[in-house]
Amino acid sequence: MGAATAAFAGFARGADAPAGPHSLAPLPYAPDALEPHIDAATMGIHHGKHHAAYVAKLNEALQKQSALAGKTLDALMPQIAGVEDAALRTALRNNGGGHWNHTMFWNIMGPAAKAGQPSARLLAKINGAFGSLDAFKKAFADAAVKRFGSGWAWLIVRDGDLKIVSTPNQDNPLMKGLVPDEDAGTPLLCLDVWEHAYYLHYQNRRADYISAWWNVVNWEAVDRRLG
Ligand code: MN3
Repeated sequence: MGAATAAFAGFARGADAPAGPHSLAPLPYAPDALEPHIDAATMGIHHGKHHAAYVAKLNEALQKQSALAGKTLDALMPQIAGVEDAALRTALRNNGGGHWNHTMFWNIMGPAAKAGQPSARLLAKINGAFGSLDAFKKAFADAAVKRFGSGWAWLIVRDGDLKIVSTPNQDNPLMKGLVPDEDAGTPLLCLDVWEHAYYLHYQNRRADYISAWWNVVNWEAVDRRLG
């Protein structure tokens, strides 16, 4: 592979790039299924280029790392902090996180017509923690808007309670030892606020993207994550 080709290897997997252990699942719906709230071009690039690049770079990082390569993506997250090699740790944090976060993100969204409402048991927990669904949405949107630069907003379960947190870059609440202890927990809902998630359609208007995004939250999928 020439240098020019290598520079693009993250975006279109080269013939000599490792094919595993991780792979990019297809989107669980058509790229235009979330229109008009999230446009097809954004979805196509976000999944087919950005997410694909995280998977490719994660696989690259895991070459010759047989113990770590044998772990599931879920099992890998809390192990990253303990990786001694700093370059490997960073590669796993950014690209393993990128793969985990986007996989969840696609699956907690769906067509607006099927978005529905939080289940009774989830709504009861939301009301208990935040007062009302509207108050929860406002606090979640606030965390998402205020995340400086690139990152994510999360609704997590921590010690049985719901909590809103946000993480920079591709960190997530499963990365024990890398995220602040009070931000660690089990993710129920996530929102990507990297500019690549909204810039084509919303440009600098992150708040508009966030308010539109509520229309495509798949509450049934969020409820399933409660266990
Ligand atoms: Mn993204």
